[in-house]
Amino acid sequence: MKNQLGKMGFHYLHKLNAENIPKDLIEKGQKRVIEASLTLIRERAKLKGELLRALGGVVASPTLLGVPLGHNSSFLQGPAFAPPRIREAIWCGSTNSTTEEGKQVCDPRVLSDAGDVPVQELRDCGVDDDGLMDIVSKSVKLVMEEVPLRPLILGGDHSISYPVVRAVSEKLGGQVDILHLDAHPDNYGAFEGNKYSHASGFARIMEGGYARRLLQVGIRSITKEGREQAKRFGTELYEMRTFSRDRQYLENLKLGEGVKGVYVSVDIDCLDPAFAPGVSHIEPGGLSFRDVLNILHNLQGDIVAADVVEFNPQRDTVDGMTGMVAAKIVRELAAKISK
Ligand SMILES: [Mn+2]
Repeated sequence: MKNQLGKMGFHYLHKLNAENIPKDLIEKGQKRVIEASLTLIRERAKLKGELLRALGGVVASPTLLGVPLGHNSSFLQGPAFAPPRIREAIWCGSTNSTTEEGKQVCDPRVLSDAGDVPVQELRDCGVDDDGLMDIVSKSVKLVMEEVPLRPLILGGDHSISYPVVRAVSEKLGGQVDILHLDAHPDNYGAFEGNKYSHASGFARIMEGGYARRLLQVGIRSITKEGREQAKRFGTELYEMRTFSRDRQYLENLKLGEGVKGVYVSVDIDCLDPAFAPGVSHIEPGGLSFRDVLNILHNLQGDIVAADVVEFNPQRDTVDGMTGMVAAKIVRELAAKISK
């Protein structure tokens, strides 16, 4: 029980509730904190949007939005600490700012930053998961409001993809195709009773009708329920055991035509742990870093938003290898999105 309360982040508020403090007093205060949180994201996105519009000629420009949320993980919660570590690695002096295909991430047209959704601060004020997910969606919409910005989300555990995709689809007014790289299908009805579990996000997305196609690539840990759910949702499963056969197709994907575009979701555990040990669920037999880049570089389609999730700095090597891996995926995705 003690552990459960800690997990919910309500220890402080539960104490206050026990003191018979009126509920509306707490709710009013939460509302103010939520407004303040959204205001900072709105204003930062607005400033970045204004600068890009002033430059002129920019059609699509990814901007980082961190969602440091880790408590919907079924195992470890370290992904809550990932966004600052990924940013640090993006700008690490050990490498230059040129992406493989020749764009510069130091060019604000290629990459800008709208900051983090203050997840831990909101939880400290007792905002529950319904509220948090709603705030994540609103934050994504605030970024999209500022054309030509496109959200490039830094997780966080994988539960955040649901409110992000929901926001993207609602804002664009239609479905997207989703390219989802992961060791796991994350499509459980509810995992351990949590509908917002990081193992259930794609069930929520498909139930919500936000995606036309869902391609899941890198899958190598899937239960009977996972297969049944994939069938129910019409998911296109590309499992590692047949990757050598599927490679040609996956490295030449064309997605998003006839819908609002493509959403890319990269769970760092899609990679073999030899390339990315800093994840909560180490699952051998995964993609190589080059496999992932080939799939992303060669993807034909208009990427409207993307996320990179499940990097767990608490399990990384001392030299931050997985942080660099996550950062390079972010950089290459940014280059891919920008135009
Ligand atoms: Mn995974």
